[in-house]
Amino acid sequence: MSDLTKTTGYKMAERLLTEFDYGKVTKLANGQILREYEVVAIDKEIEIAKGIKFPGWTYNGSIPGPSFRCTEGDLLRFHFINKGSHPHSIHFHGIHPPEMDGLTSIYPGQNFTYEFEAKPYGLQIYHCHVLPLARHIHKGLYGNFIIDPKKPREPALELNMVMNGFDLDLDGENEFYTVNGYAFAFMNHPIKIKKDQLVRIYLSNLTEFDLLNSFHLHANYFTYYPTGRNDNPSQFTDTIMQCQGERGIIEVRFSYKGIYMFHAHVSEFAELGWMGFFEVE
Ligand SMILES: [Cu+2]
Repeated sequence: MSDLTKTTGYKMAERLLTEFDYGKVTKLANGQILREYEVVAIDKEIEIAKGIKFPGWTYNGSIPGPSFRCTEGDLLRFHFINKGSHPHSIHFHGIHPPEMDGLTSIYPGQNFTYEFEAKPYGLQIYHCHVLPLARHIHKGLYGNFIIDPKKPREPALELNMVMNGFDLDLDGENEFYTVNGYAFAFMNHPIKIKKDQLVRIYLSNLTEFDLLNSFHLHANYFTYYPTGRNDNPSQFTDTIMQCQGERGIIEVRFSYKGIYMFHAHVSEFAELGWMGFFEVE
């Protein structure tokens, strides 16, 4: 299990941890910010554990897809091109006109532009909504979609964590569980954090075939904001669970130096890849 080599799969998980796609930004005549994103559905083999390849359907070549980010009130245009082998779409969570909701299949070779205003602020997700739904999502077509509040959140080390699973033998059960697509990624390469630094985790659950996934932090407590809303009742705890499609923001500081484990509190998921470490310096 212990492996210090930085494989292609690990590098993808590490990049997704801190990378946000803010789109191409311009200002409209009325002063509104316009963000344009290019999203390409493409079939791609993804390394999900050392030497183990998953025949994925991806947005922009990674599982999960990019973490799209904007501010409440921005006008968003997602230029979607289907270069994959099956019909796909992008269904965004949030508030928008139903015709922009991603229920229409975009066939291979076709494209569509989803346009709507970003609202409400919080952590949203996006995923393909073509039937059979479980298969289209499970193949890898999902990601985080962050709408920042107009009043910016406090500066922090910001991390994306998308919890997911991989069913390699198509029996409707996952053989691997990960955050950001690579088993044990942050166990072999702990996430480096500074003592007392504010850490903000955008956590979502896109695991198929299991009703729940969870996040448990050792030796510390965090504040959890369901759906990333400061006006929702928050929790101060060390374990939260999310059903499929649920997401939220975790905020935490570490007051002792050292190694802290985090993992799914479903032990089976942890042992099949969903565990990692924070290294506080
Ligand atoms: Cu699809």
